[in-house]
Amino acid sequence: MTPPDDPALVRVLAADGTFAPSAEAERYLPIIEALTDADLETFYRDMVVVRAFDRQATNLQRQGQLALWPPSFGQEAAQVGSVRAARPQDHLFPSYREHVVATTRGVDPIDIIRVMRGLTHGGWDPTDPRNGNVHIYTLVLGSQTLHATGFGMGLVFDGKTGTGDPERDAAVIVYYGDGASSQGDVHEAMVFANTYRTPQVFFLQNNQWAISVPVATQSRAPLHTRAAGYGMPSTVVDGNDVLASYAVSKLALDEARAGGGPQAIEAMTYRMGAHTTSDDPTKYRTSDEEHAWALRDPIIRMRAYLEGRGASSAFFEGVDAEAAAYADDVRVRTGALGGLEASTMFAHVYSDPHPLMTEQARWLADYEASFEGGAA
Ligand SMILES: Cc1ncc(C[n+]2csc(CCOP(=O)(O)OP(=O)(O)O)c2C)c(N)n1
Ligand SMILES: [Mg+2]
Repeated sequence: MTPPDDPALVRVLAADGTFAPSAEAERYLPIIEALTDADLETFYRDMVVVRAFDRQATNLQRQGQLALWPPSFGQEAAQVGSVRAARPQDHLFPSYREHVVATTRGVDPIDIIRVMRGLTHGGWDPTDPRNGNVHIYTLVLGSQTLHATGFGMGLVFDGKTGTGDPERDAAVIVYYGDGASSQGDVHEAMVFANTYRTPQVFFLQNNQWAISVPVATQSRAPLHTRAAGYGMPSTVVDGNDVLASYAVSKLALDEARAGGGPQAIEAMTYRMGAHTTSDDPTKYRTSDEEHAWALRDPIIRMRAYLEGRGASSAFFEGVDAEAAAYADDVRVRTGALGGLEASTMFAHVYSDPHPLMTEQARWLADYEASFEGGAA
């Protein structure tokens, strides 16, 4: 793995929040300098709000309200920086823990909750403009990279990118993990993306672990070096630095929209929580490692930077209150969701009726009807 202090990373903020751009960050400084105070505050607010949501959802799972929760704890900067770099016309293909990617684009957090409660096979309609071109989660590792490449090919075929109109040209960004990078789908997606020069950013969140397998076991070579084999540039960024993540993503997306073809970004970050609520990381990693990464917490870093710029305590208190209210609202609305309608498991599996599934649905209906008073 590239150690977090490797100077070859694009980094703008040191872990203590001081503005200390690395040599690799030089070319990104104009992008950083163009950010307004309001932009910086938005980045911070996004991270704090999603952390509160994430903690609330983890608690809801512990209380039996959700079947599963994949925490985004620790990865907020990688996600916020990249999603805030996207333009409205861009399409985003998440994996399963990019909660803030979905919500900042307009997806209702309760739709993510519904997925993790087992109430729906989809979650939201990516064609509904309210959902900001965010495509649905997938737990099938790497499959979203193929979806993104296919979508990017469509943009090329339809002339919806690379025309020179920054307001209309679209790009796609796809999120995947270090573990998923071992999946054949990712390889195929990269081959096709480069062949068709899709306007695409492959955004790898290297959070150091694929469940219990460390990244050093997963790959002999640093993951970003693979991009060269497909013929695309790659950039390694400090994924716990929201400014660096934003700048690197913005340039890559801008170049992709302008017809520059696909690019890879590897964001070095850390999954501070469990893989999911089904996992216990104390079984396979040390508290020393967790502590070392806690010192690089992306929210603490950005807060220190904003404090250094003179942000008021009223601002931070306001953000905390907003985050708490957001999480409370999710809790209340989760309580109102009700239980699973078992028949929904058959929805959205095949586009046309399937005889085996029709039979299974009939069996289920008969089974439920066999209980006194109807459904079990
Ligand atoms: C095709 C496929 N193989 C295996 C799994 C089981 N699985 C779920 S998550 C995971 C690890 C993923 O690690 P990574 O890609 O690094 O993402 P992270 O969970 O760390 O965000 C595995 C092996 C799966 N969901 N899909
Ligand atoms: Mg991982």
